Amino acid sequence: MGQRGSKLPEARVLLLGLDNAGKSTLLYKLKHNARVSTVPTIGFNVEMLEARKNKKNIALTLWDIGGQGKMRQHWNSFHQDTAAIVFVVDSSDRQRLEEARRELENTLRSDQLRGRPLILLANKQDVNDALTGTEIKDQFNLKKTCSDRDWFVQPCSASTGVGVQEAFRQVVRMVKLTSDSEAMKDSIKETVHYFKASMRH
Ligand code: G3D
Ligand code: MG
Repeated sequence: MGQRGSKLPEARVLLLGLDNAGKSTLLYKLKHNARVSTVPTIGFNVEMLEARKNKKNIALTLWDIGGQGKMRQHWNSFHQDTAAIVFVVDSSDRQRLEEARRELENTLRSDQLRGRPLILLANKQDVNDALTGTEIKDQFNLKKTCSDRDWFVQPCSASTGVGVQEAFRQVVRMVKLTSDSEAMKDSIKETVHYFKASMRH
């Protein structure tokens, strides 16, 4: 774990969704605030972003693991220690909405992801006639499928950047810090130490 204080508490965020949903675009928009041309993700992209949560600095690692068929078998190994799930939907692609819904339901069935918060990004809001966040929420029946976890729907456009910062802030708000168990142990130790010291006086 390294020396205390030498490492920020880390929150692993999974960026999921069908291929072409806009995951890589979103990741690079967040990281570089820039538009880059993306290529279909083979393997994975990962970026680290610092943020503040509960008056502490934390490091968010965003994992964009390929949405394509052959990568899916590897998803499970990424699920451990996940602090939040970000599921990106192409709101302009009505034809694949049902496929996206099924994919999300499959993902949420994973044991390792039980109770982890979900932030659903209704992406590509800049496209004419895109479904709204509310429409996607209803079509995905999120109230029911997410009754056992925190969830939030954020409309956004990864290309224009609208809604992207809001999405990021929401993720920071909702992440569960798994490595906080270390900090927690430390704080328990400190409390016990303080208690013993004060007993001596
Ligand atoms: P993925 O990583 O989820 O597979 P990408 O998706 O980030 O590679 O994006 C797939 C395509 O959707 C890209 O188009 C990208 O520019 C586009 N895209 C991503 N987000 C948005 C958005 O918010 N609005 C619009 N209009 N397009 C978006 P190309 O044509 O470059 O392959
Ligand atoms: Mg990609």
